[in-house]
Amino acid sequence: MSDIKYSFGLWTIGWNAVDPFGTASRPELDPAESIRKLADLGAWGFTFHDNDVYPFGSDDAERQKHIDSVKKAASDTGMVCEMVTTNTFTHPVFKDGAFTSNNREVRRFGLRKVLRNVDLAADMGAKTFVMWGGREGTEYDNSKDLNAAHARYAEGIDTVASYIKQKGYGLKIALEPKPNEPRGDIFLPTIGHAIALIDSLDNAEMVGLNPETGHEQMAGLNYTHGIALALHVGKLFHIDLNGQHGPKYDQDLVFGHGDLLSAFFTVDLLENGFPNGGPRYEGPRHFDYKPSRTEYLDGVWESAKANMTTYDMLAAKAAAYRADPEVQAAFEHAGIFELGQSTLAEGETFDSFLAEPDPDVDALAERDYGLVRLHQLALNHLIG
Ligand code: ASC
Ligand code: MN
Ligand code: MN
Ligand code: MN
Repeated sequence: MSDIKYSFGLWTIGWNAVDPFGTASRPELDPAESIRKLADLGAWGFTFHDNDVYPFGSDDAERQKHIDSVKKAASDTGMVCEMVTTNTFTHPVFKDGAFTSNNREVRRFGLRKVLRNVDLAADMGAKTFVMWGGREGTEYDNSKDLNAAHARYAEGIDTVASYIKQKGYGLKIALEPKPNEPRGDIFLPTIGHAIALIDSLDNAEMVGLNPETGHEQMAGLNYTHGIALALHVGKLFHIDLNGQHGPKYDQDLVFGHGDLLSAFFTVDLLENGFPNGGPRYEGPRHFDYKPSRTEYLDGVWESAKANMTTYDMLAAKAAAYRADPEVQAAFEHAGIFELGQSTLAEGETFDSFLAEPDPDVDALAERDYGLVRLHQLALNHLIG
Protein backbone atom coordinates (compact mmCIF):
# COMPACT_ATOMS: atom_id res chain seq x y z
CA MET A 1 0.00 0.00 0.00
CA SER A 2 1.14 3.56 -0.72
CA ASP A 3 1.53 6.19 2.02
CA ILE A 4 -1.81 7.78 1.04
CA LYS A 5 -4.06 8.29 4.11
CA TYR A 6 -7.07 6.02 3.55
CA SER A 7 -10.02 5.93 5.91
CA PHE A 8 -13.28 3.99 6.06
CA GLY A 9 -16.67 4.50 7.67
CA LEU A 10 -17.38 1.72 10.18
CA TRP A 11 -20.85 1.50 8.58
CA THR A 12 -19.29 0.51 5.24
CA ILE A 13 -17.68 -2.85 6.03
CA GLY A 14 -20.19 -3.09 8.89
CA TRP A 15 -23.25 -3.10 6.61
CA ASN A 16 -24.92 -6.49 7.07
CA ALA A 17 -26.68 -6.11 3.70
CA VAL A 18 -30.26 -5.51 4.82
CA ASP A 19 -32.02 -3.89 1.87
CA PRO A 20 -35.67 -3.03 1.11
CA PHE A 21 -36.18 -6.51 -0.41
CA GLY A 22 -34.17 -8.80 1.82
CA THR A 23 -32.90 -9.55 5.28
CA ALA A 24 -29.25 -9.50 6.35
CA SER A 25 -26.90 -11.69 4.30
CA ARG A 26 -24.00 -11.28 6.75
CA PRO A 27 -23.52 -11.18 10.54
CA GLU A 28 -23.04 -7.92 12.48
CA LEU A 29 -19.38 -6.96 12.90
CA ASP A 30 -17.84 -5.71 16.12
CA PRO A 31 -16.65 -2.12 15.45
CA ALA A 32 -13.42 -2.55 17.43
CA GLU A 33 -12.59 -5.72 15.49
CA SER A 34 -13.28 -3.87 12.23
CA ILE A 35 -10.80 -1.14 13.19
CA ARG A 36 -8.11 -3.79 13.80
CA LYS A 37 -8.91 -5.50 10.51
CA LEU A 38 -8.80 -2.22 8.54
CA ALA A 39 -5.45 -1.40 10.16
CA ASP A 40 -4.12 -4.81 9.02
CA LEU A 41 -5.25 -4.02 5.47
CA GLY A 42 -3.24 -0.78 5.47
CA ALA A 43 -5.88 1.84 6.25
CA TRP A 44 -4.85 4.96 8.19
CA GLY A 45 -8.12 6.00 9.81
CA PHE A 46 -11.79 5.40 10.46
CA THR A 47 -15.06 7.33 10.84
CA PHE A 48 -18.45 6.45 12.33
CA HIS A 49 -22.04 7.44 13.10
CA ASP A 50 -22.88 7.46 16.83
CA ASN A 51 -25.07 4.39 16.35
CA ASP A 52 -22.41 2.44 14.43
CA VAL A 53 -20.64 2.27 17.82
CA TYR A 54 -23.48 2.07 20.38
CA PRO A 55 -27.17 1.21 19.92
CA PHE A 56 -29.79 3.97 19.67
CA GLY A 57 -31.22 4.54 23.14
CA SER A 58 -28.19 3.22 25.08
CA ASP A 59 -27.85 4.51 28.65
CA ASP A 60 -24.66 6.38 29.61
CA ALA A 61 -22.87 3.30 30.97
CA GLU A 62 -23.57 1.15 27.91
CA ARG A 63 -22.66 4.01 25.58
CA GLN A 64 -19.32 4.54 27.32
CA LYS A 65 -18.51 0.81 27.27
CA HIS A 66 -18.84 0.74 23.48
CA ILE A 67 -16.89 3.98 23.03
CA ASP A 68 -14.06 2.69 25.22
CA SER A 69 -13.80 -0.48 23.15
CA VAL A 70 -13.43 1.57 19.95
CA LYS A 71 -10.91 3.90 21.62
CA LYS A 72 -8.83 0.90 22.72
CA ALA A 73 -8.76 -0.53 19.19
CA ALA A 74 -7.71 2.89 17.89
CA SER A 75 -4.88 3.29 20.39
CA ASP A 76 -3.70 -0.33 19.95
CA THR A 77 -3.48 0.07 16.17
CA GLY A 78 -2.68 3.80 15.74
CA MET A 79 -5.81 4.18 13.60
CA VAL A 80 -6.99 7.81 13.55
CA CYS A 81 -10.63 8.77 14.11
CA GLU A 82 -10.72 11.60 11.57
CA MET A 83 -14.48 12.24 11.21
CA VAL A 84 -17.66 11.57 13.16
CA THR A 85 -21.25 11.84 11.93
CA THR A 86 -24.72 11.37 13.45
CA ASN A 87 -27.41 8.89 12.56
CA THR A 88 -30.58 10.97 12.21
CA PHE A 89 -32.15 8.63 9.67
CA THR A 90 -32.61 5.03 10.98
CA HIS A 91 -35.09 5.38 13.86
CA PRO A 92 -38.69 6.00 12.70
CA VAL A 93 -38.86 9.10 14.91
CA PHE A 94 -36.87 10.72 12.06
CA LYS A 95 -39.18 9.50 9.27
CA ASP A 96 -40.12 13.11 8.40
CA GLY A 97 -36.65 14.50 9.02
CA ALA A 98 -34.57 15.63 12.00
CA PHE A 99 -33.69 19.32 11.49
CA THR A 100 -36.60 19.77 9.07
CA SER A 101 -39.31 17.56 10.56
CA ASN A 102 -42.70 19.26 10.70
CA ASN A 103 -42.78 18.20 14.37
CA ARG A 104 -40.88 20.68 16.57
CA GLU A 105 -40.38 18.11 19.34
CA VAL A 106 -38.65 15.80 16.85
CA ARG A 107 -36.45 18.70 15.66
CA ARG A 108 -35.41 19.46 19.25
CA PHE A 109 -34.64 15.79 19.89
CA GLY A 110 -32.63 15.49 16.64
CA LEU A 111 -30.61 18.58 17.42
CA ARG A 112 -29.85 17.33 20.94
CA LYS A 113 -28.68 13.98 19.50
CA VAL A 114 -26.37 15.83 17.12
CA LEU A 115 -24.93 18.15 19.83
CA ARG A 116 -24.25 15.17 22.08
CA ASN A 117 -22.39 13.58 19.20
CA VAL A 118 -20.35 16.77 18.67
CA ASP A 119 -18.98 16.21 22.20
CA LEU A 120 -18.05 12.65 21.24
CA ALA A 121 -16.41 13.80 17.98
CA ALA A 122 -14.25 16.27 19.92
CA ASP A 123 -13.43 13.62 22.54
CA MET A 124 -12.32 11.22 19.76
CA GLY A 125 -10.03 13.89 18.28
CA ALA A 126 -11.94 14.07 14.99
CA LYS A 127 -11.34 17.12 12.77
CA THR A 128 -14.53 16.97 10.71
CA PHE A 129 -18.19 16.62 11.71
CA VAL A 130 -20.29 15.38 8.79
CA MET A 131 -24.02 15.95 8.40
CA TRP A 132 -25.88 13.83 5.86
CA GLY A 133 -29.54 14.79 6.11
CA GLY A 134 -30.87 11.54 4.72
CA ARG A 135 -34.45 12.07 5.94
CA GLU A 136 -34.49 15.85 5.37
CA GLY A 137 -36.83 15.97 2.39
CA THR A 138 -40.23 14.95 1.06
CA GLU A 139 -42.07 12.53 -1.20
CA TYR A 140 -44.72 15.16 -2.03
CA ASP A 141 -44.13 18.86 -2.76
CA ASN A 142 -47.00 19.98 -0.49
CA SER A 143 -45.61 18.08 2.53
CA LYS A 144 -43.78 21.10 3.90
CA ASP A 145 -43.52 24.85 3.77
CA LEU A 146 -40.37 24.68 1.68
CA ASN A 147 -39.11 28.10 2.80
CA ALA A 148 -39.58 27.20 6.47
CA ALA A 149 -37.87 23.82 5.88
CA HIS A 150 -34.75 25.52 4.50
CA ALA A 151 -34.88 28.04 7.36
CA ARG A 152 -35.04 25.20 9.92
CA TYR A 153 -32.19 23.38 8.12
CA ALA A 154 -30.04 26.53 8.29
CA GLU A 155 -31.05 27.09 11.92
CA GLY A 156 -29.99 23.53 12.80
CA ILE A 157 -26.60 23.83 11.09
CA ASP A 158 -25.95 27.25 12.65
CA THR A 159 -26.88 25.89 16.09
CA VAL A 160 -24.35 23.05 15.74
CA ALA A 161 -21.71 25.54 14.55
CA SER A 162 -22.35 27.90 17.52
CA TYR A 163 -22.13 24.98 19.93
CA ILE A 164 -18.75 23.93 18.46
CA LYS A 165 -17.52 27.54 18.79
CA GLN A 166 -18.80 27.97 22.33
CA LYS A 167 -17.11 24.73 23.42
CA GLY A 168 -13.89 25.74 21.67
CA TYR A 169 -13.73 22.47 19.72
CA GLY A 170 -11.45 22.35 16.66
CA LEU A 171 -14.19 20.82 14.48
CA LYS A 172 -15.42 21.88 11.07
CA ILE A 173 -18.84 20.90 9.71
CA ALA A 174 -19.14 19.18 6.32
CA LEU A 175 -22.59 18.82 4.69
CA GLU A 176 -23.14 15.82 2.43
CA PRO A 177 -25.45 16.39 -0.56
CA LYS A 178 -27.61 13.60 -1.99
CA PRO A 179 -30.48 14.01 -4.49
CA ASN A 180 -32.85 11.27 -3.30
CA GLU A 181 -33.02 7.91 -1.43
CA PRO A 182 -34.30 7.33 1.17
CA ARG A 183 -36.60 10.38 0.61
CA GLY A 184 -38.19 11.00 -2.79
CA ASP A 185 -36.36 14.34 -2.83
CA ILE A 186 -33.69 15.24 -0.28
CA PHE A 187 -32.94 18.89 0.60
CA LEU A 188 -29.45 20.08 -0.49
CA PRO A 189 -29.50 17.58 -3.40
CA THR A 190 -26.18 18.63 -4.96
CA ILE A 191 -22.89 20.36 -4.16
CA GLY A 192 -24.19 23.59 -5.70
CA HIS A 193 -27.40 23.61 -3.63
CA ALA A 194 -25.40 23.05 -0.43
CA ILE A 195 -22.96 25.88 -1.22
CA ALA A 196 -25.91 28.23 -1.72
CA LEU A 197 -27.38 27.43 1.72
CA ILE A 198 -23.93 27.61 3.39
CA ASP A 199 -23.53 31.16 2.04
CA SER A 200 -26.68 32.17 3.96
CA LEU A 201 -25.41 30.89 7.34
CA ASP A 202 -24.22 33.03 10.27
CA ASN A 203 -21.29 30.62 10.68
CA ALA A 204 -20.57 30.05 6.98
CA GLU A 205 -16.79 30.03 7.53
CA MET A 206 -16.85 26.77 9.48
CA VAL A 207 -19.27 24.90 7.23
CA GLY A 208 -18.17 23.14 4.03
CA LEU A 209 -18.88 19.98 2.09
CA ASN A 210 -18.43 16.21 2.13
CA PRO A 211 -19.32 15.29 -1.47
CA GLU A 212 -19.87 11.59 -2.28
CA THR A 213 -18.94 10.33 -5.75
CA GLY A 214 -22.12 8.34 -6.31
CA HIS A 215 -24.47 10.97 -4.90
CA GLU A 216 -23.48 13.50 -7.58
CA GLN A 217 -23.58 10.80 -10.26
CA MET A 218 -27.10 9.76 -9.16
CA ALA A 219 -28.10 13.29 -10.21
CA GLY A 220 -26.36 12.84 -13.57
CA LEU A 221 -23.63 15.26 -12.48
CA ASN A 222 -19.86 15.22 -12.83
CA TYR A 223 -18.17 14.51 -9.46
CA THR A 224 -14.78 15.89 -10.50
CA HIS A 225 -16.39 19.17 -11.60
CA GLY A 226 -18.32 19.29 -8.33
CA ILE A 227 -15.29 18.88 -6.07
CA ALA A 228 -13.40 21.35 -8.28
CA LEU A 229 -16.06 24.01 -7.57
CA ALA A 230 -15.97 23.14 -3.86
CA LEU A 231 -12.18 23.56 -3.89
CA HIS A 232 -12.47 26.84 -5.81
CA VAL A 233 -14.76 28.34 -3.15
CA GLY A 234 -12.73 26.88 -0.26
CA LYS A 235 -15.39 24.38 0.80
CA LEU A 236 -13.96 20.91 0.14
CA PHE A 237 -13.62 19.84 3.79
CA HIS A 238 -13.95 16.05 3.32
CA ILE A 239 -14.79 13.44 0.65
CA ASP A 240 -16.77 10.18 0.36
CA LEU A 241 -15.29 8.10 -2.46
CA ASN A 242 -17.21 5.21 -4.03
CA GLY A 243 -18.54 3.89 -7.34
CA GLN A 244 -21.84 4.39 -9.20
CA HIS A 245 -23.22 3.62 -12.66
CA GLY A 246 -25.12 6.80 -13.49
CA PRO A 247 -28.63 7.82 -12.41
CA LYS A 248 -30.16 4.91 -10.51
CA TYR A 249 -30.40 3.78 -6.86
CA ASP A 250 -27.41 4.57 -4.62
CA GLN A 251 -25.05 1.72 -5.46
CA ASP A 252 -22.15 2.55 -3.09
CA LEU A 253 -19.80 0.36 -5.17
CA VAL A 254 -16.06 0.11 -4.58
CA PHE A 255 -14.25 3.27 -5.76
CA GLY A 256 -13.50 2.87 -9.49
CA HIS A 257 -16.04 0.04 -9.92
CA GLY A 258 -18.57 2.48 -11.39
CA ASP A 259 -17.42 5.16 -13.82
CA LEU A 260 -13.71 4.33 -14.03
CA LEU A 261 -12.71 7.20 -16.32
CA SER A 262 -14.39 9.67 -14.00
CA ALA A 263 -12.57 8.04 -11.06
CA PHE A 264 -9.26 8.52 -12.90
CA PHE A 265 -9.85 12.26 -13.27
CA THR A 266 -11.02 12.51 -9.65
CA VAL A 267 -7.76 10.93 -8.48
CA ASP A 268 -5.76 13.08 -10.91
CA LEU A 269 -7.31 16.21 -9.35
CA LEU A 270 -6.91 15.03 -5.76
CA GLU A 271 -3.31 13.83 -6.18
CA ASN A 272 -1.93 16.27 -8.76
CA GLY A 273 -4.07 19.36 -8.31
CA PHE A 274 -5.22 21.75 -11.04
CA PRO A 275 -2.84 22.14 -14.03
CA ASN A 276 -2.37 25.86 -13.25
CA GLY A 277 -2.07 25.33 -9.48
CA GLY A 278 -4.73 26.50 -7.04
CA PRO A 279 -6.44 25.11 -3.95
CA ARG A 280 -5.64 21.51 -3.02
CA TYR A 281 -7.58 18.90 -1.04
CA GLU A 282 -5.50 18.05 2.05
CA GLY A 283 -7.91 15.74 3.91
CA PRO A 284 -8.07 11.94 4.09
CA ARG A 285 -9.07 9.74 1.14
CA HIS A 286 -12.25 8.46 2.77
CA PHE A 287 -14.33 5.60 1.36
CA ASP A 288 -18.10 5.37 1.84
CA TYR A 289 -18.98 2.20 -0.05
CA LYS A 290 -20.94 -0.96 0.68
CA PRO A 291 -19.63 -4.51 0.16
CA SER A 292 -22.22 -5.95 -2.26
CA ARG A 293 -24.93 -8.14 -0.72
CA THR A 294 -23.58 -11.18 -2.62
CA GLU A 295 -20.38 -11.11 -0.54
CA TYR A 296 -19.79 -12.84 2.78
CA LEU A 297 -16.98 -11.99 5.20
CA ASP A 298 -14.04 -12.69 2.84
CA GLY A 299 -15.74 -10.45 0.32
CA VAL A 300 -16.18 -7.69 2.88
CA TRP A 301 -12.42 -7.43 3.45
CA GLU A 302 -11.53 -8.07 -0.21
CA SER A 303 -13.80 -5.19 -1.22
CA ALA A 304 -12.35 -2.88 1.44
CA LYS A 305 -8.87 -3.62 0.10
CA ALA A 306 -10.09 -3.11 -3.48
CA ASN A 307 -10.90 0.57 -2.74
CA MET A 308 -7.31 1.25 -1.68
CA THR A 309 -5.73 -0.87 -4.43
CA THR A 310 -7.82 0.84 -7.10
CA TYR A 311 -7.02 4.30 -5.76
CA ASP A 312 -3.30 3.43 -5.58
CA MET A 313 -3.33 2.18 -9.18
CA LEU A 314 -5.15 5.28 -10.41
CA ALA A 315 -2.75 7.54 -8.48
CA ALA A 316 0.23 5.86 -10.17
CA LYS A 317 -1.40 6.19 -13.61
CA ALA A 318 -2.31 9.83 -12.95
CA ALA A 319 1.26 10.64 -11.89
CA ALA A 320 2.64 9.11 -15.10
CA TYR A 321 0.02 10.94 -17.16
CA ARG A 322 0.98 14.34 -15.73
CA ALA A 323 4.72 13.62 -16.04
CA ASP A 324 4.39 12.63 -19.71
CA PRO A 325 5.90 15.42 -21.93
CA GLU A 326 3.41 14.53 -24.67
CA VAL A 327 0.56 15.21 -22.26
CA GLN A 328 2.10 18.51 -21.17
CA ALA A 329 2.52 19.51 -24.82
CA ALA A 330 -1.10 18.58 -25.47
CA PHE A 331 -2.14 20.71 -22.45
CA GLU A 332 -0.20 23.61 -24.00
CA HIS A 333 -1.74 23.00 -27.43
CA ALA A 334 -5.23 22.83 -25.92
CA GLY A 335 -4.82 26.19 -24.18
CA ILE A 336 -5.08 24.76 -20.67
CA PHE A 337 -2.25 26.98 -19.40
CA GLU A 338 -3.71 29.94 -21.30
CA LEU A 339 -6.92 29.48 -19.29
CA GLY A 340 -4.82 30.17 -16.19
CA GLN A 341 -4.23 33.77 -17.39
CA SER A 342 -6.77 36.42 -16.44
CA THR A 343 -8.93 37.57 -19.33
CA LEU A 344 -8.40 41.27 -18.72
CA ALA A 345 -4.92 42.74 -18.39
CA GLU A 346 -3.94 44.28 -15.06
CA GLY A 347 -5.05 47.91 -14.79
CA GLU A 348 -6.88 47.74 -18.12
CA THR A 349 -9.67 50.32 -18.41
CA PHE A 350 -13.12 49.66 -19.89
CA ASP A 351 -12.37 52.36 -22.45
CA SER A 352 -9.20 50.73 -23.77
CA PHE A 353 -10.75 47.26 -23.57
CA LEU A 354 -13.84 48.29 -25.54
CA ALA A 355 -11.78 50.26 -28.08
CA GLU A 356 -9.72 47.18 -29.01
CA PRO A 357 -10.60 45.97 -32.54
CA ASP A 358 -12.34 42.58 -32.69
CA PRO A 359 -10.17 39.63 -33.81
CA ASP A 360 -10.64 37.67 -37.02
CA VAL A 361 -13.38 35.43 -35.62
CA ASP A 362 -13.42 33.12 -38.66
CA ALA A 363 -9.72 32.43 -38.19
CA LEU A 364 -10.24 31.86 -34.43
CA ALA A 365 -13.12 29.50 -35.20
CA GLU A 366 -10.73 27.28 -37.17
CA ARG A 367 -8.59 26.53 -34.15
CA ASP A 368 -8.18 22.80 -33.44
CA TYR A 369 -7.94 22.35 -29.66
CA GLY A 370 -6.73 18.73 -29.86
CA LEU A 371 -8.98 17.69 -26.98
CA VAL A 372 -9.78 14.26 -28.41
CA ARG A 373 -6.07 13.48 -28.77
CA LEU A 374 -5.46 14.75 -25.22
CA HIS A 375 -8.23 12.51 -23.92
CA GLN A 376 -6.81 9.55 -25.85
CA LEU A 377 -3.45 10.21 -24.16
CA ALA A 378 -5.23 9.88 -20.80
CA LEU A 379 -6.76 6.58 -21.97
CA ASN A 380 -3.36 5.36 -23.16
CA HIS A 381 -2.04 5.91 -19.65
CA LEU A 382 -5.10 4.37 -18.05
CA ILE A 383 -5.46 1.17 -20.10
CA GLY A 384 -2.62 1.18 -22.62
C1 ASC B 1 -23.55 8.89 5.93
C2 ASC B 1 -23.05 9.06 4.66
C3 ASC B 1 -23.86 8.47 3.83
C4 ASC B 1 -24.92 7.82 4.57
C5 ASC B 1 -25.02 6.36 4.25
C6 ASC B 1 -25.77 5.60 5.30
O1 ASC B 1 -23.10 9.37 6.94
O2 ASC B 1 -21.96 9.68 4.31
O3 ASC B 1 -23.75 8.47 2.53
O4 ASC B 1 -24.63 8.08 5.91
O5 ASC B 1 -23.76 5.80 4.07
O6 ASC B 1 -25.98 4.32 4.84
MN1 MN C 1 -24.08 6.59 -1.22
MN1 MN D 1 -21.60 9.23 2.21
MN1 MN E 1 -23.40 6.28 1.80
